Amino acid sequence: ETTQSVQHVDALVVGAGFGGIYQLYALRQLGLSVKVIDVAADVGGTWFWNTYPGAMSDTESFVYRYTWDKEDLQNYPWSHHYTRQPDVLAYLNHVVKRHDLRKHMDFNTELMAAEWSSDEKVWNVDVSTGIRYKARYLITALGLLSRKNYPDIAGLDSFQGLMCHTAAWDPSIDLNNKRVGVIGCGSTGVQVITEVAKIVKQLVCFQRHPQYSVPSGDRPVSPEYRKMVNETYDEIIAGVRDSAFGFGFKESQRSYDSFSPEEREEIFEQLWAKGNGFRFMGGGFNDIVKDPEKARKLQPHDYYARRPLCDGGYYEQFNRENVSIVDLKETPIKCITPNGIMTSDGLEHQLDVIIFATGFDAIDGNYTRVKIRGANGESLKDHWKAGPTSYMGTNIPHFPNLFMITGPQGPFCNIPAAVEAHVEFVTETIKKAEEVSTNDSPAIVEATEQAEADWGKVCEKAVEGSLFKETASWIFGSNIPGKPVALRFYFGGLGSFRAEVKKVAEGGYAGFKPFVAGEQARL
Ligand code: NA7
Repeated sequence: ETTQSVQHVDALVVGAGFGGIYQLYALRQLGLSVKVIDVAADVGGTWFWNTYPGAMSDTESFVYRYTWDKEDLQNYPWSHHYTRQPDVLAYLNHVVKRHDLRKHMDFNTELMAAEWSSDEKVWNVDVSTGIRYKARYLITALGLLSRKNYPDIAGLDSFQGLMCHTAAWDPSIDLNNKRVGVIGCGSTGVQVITEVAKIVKQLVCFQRHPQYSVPSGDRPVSPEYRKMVNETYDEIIAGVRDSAFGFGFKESQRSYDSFSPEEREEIFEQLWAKGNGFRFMGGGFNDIVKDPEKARKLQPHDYYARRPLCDGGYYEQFNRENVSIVDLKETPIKCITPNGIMTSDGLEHQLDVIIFATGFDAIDGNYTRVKIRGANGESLKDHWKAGPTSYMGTNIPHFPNLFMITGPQGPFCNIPAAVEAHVEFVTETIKKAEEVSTNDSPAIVEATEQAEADWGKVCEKAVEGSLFKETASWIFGSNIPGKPVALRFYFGGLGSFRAEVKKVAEGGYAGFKPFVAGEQARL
């Protein structure tokens, strides 16, 4: 304890992905001293860890990037309409280098515990390298999808072959000519299956819920297209910020009933040809698998209300002789054996490698595993016992000067766009707080309990009538046994979210306690 090294910083940012990088840049612009820590060995967040074959962002390239560096936006190359993992990672490294941010970052450094000291008015943050940071502001940019879900399947440890989770991919695994099982057919499973089907000897896909997937429409970017995007970037960004999903297209305002069956067919055809899951959401066809038994198993039967998927030829892979599909509703996994996976029909699927594409303990999963303790001694885990809550996805009552980037009950949309909305609000708020701060009374930014409760109601109202809550997925937390099923997003759309946040920032910070006692009028 006594030998522990103590370092003072204005702000400590946890996470060096899309959120942490921008937050660092923005706080440096304010002139604050900032330290970014990340448990990973380098920058990238999600894109550092998810190096599995086929990993790609399914947001189109032109809007899967930062918008705050206009020059870079014009000049940074993207060869395809979608960006694959190595390219997203290269982009983030490029941004870090371009703005000389690496010197503020410490890697291989894990957040162990953070506790607010009401006396000192700082966060005491202990990290795995033995340093204790004293930070006036703590900003968590932990990512929505970072804590892995490794299902607890009987016999898991007995398997003699190789096992790997897609979010901790081991690049030394050679899948060529191997017998491979993939558990999970969500966004990740669809990508990995599509990519490896052609190189493996045999691929057995273990699927619990078939999901709807449409073509991504990926193709090389033509110079004319890039020119058009560059010339209209301002309008594109304005459109993203004003839309619901932030994916770079305007959500439809037309109703299904106002069109004839032929016209609907035509609309579906156009969407299909254009590609992208979010764009397509609203209908789907998947009559392209030739084997009727495989096609039956792949056919979704739930509402089209999970995260929409898209792919580069997923269903076509099932026309290969070496690719099969196991419907886990019909024949659940009984156990993992030394040789493979045994299903309830007594069949032992012989495998060399098992890939877990089983997703994440999403959103709050990364928060509740570390001890973050607020002003009243309560831990975040306790505060979120019934499900995670917040004010606008950034602030939590009793956790002063803690800001979350893409925290629970933030907007459900394209992540870089959500990150920018949060980082800009947090930066603006810290700027205001700094203005009223004095050495004797440093500013304290704390949401009220009322504001948190009211925001919860806003979120409830925004999801009313939506089918999202009728389907089980990570979005509501139902993919993890024992996790409280709760509303974890604001579904009102990015445009409305930005408007709400702007109202708060420009309207004297309703929903927050005065930053400095008696100083509310100055905000
Ligand atoms: P997802 O979307 O949570 O998908 C995980 C998949 O793994 C899904 O098909 C699950 O089936 C399946 N799963 C999970 N646990 C099991 C067990 N125990 N047995 C069989 N199958 C299981 O995660 P992804 O990584 O694909 O995508 C997450 C997000 O990353 C995505 O939304 C994008 O935003 C990027 P289920 O459907 O629950 O029956």
